[in-house]
Amino acid sequence: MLKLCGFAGSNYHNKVKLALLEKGIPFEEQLTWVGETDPASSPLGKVPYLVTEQGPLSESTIILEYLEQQYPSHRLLPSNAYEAAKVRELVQFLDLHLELVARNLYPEAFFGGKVSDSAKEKVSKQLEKNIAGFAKLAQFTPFVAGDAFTLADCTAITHLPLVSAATKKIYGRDYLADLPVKEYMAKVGERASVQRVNEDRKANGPLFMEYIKSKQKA
Ligand SMILES: N[C@@H](CCC(=O)N[C@@H](CS)C(=O)NCC(=O)O)C(=O)O
Repeated sequence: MLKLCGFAGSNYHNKVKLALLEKGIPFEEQLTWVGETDPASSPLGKVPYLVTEQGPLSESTIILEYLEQQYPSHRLLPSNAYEAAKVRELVQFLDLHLELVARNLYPEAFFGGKVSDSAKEKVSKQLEKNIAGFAKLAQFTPFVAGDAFTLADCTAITHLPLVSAATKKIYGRDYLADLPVKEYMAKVGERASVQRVNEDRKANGPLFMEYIKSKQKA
């Protein structure tokens, strides 16, 4: 059986988990904290990674593509090449231009650290520009790439709330407020897959704190 290694508080882990749940692929999860990864499976020590019968695979988007090809029965990519590329465009946009930029704020927004004023200013400018770009691509009708749930939703569902929360905390304003993200999250929140991911994420919080404390003692 496929083994998804990572932890339920990780947005990239949940991006893959949503695809597995939506596609109805049997899998088990192996709780793996950053810093406890298998170097042969995840060369940069990141989560998630997937252990398949043929070997391990890292990088969430590549894992999604693998799942799509290996388990084609419940499609999360349109069969039309252009429409599929538009979904992939959103996945990459969300990862590279929204999440990875907002990630610079997480140390202060979520982990009690400090981000310099100059870094905050730089990130603010990048996010303003990139979110305006995202607004041109995203459909929200009701799904992010149109009328079907796709790989872009697996990505948006896990990243957008973090971008909102981080910008609210650091700048006092949700940079996604002009987009219908709240309505979107409410709509996708009706899905069993999203409910499972949210429940598991909440349950993972105390475990994460315990893990951090045990590391501080060691
Ligand atoms: N590009 C990677 C990003 C994964 C990622 O950054 N995961 C975070 C947890 S949410 C992580 O492992 N961070 C530790 C690190 O970057 O060293 C992917 O798509 O899988």
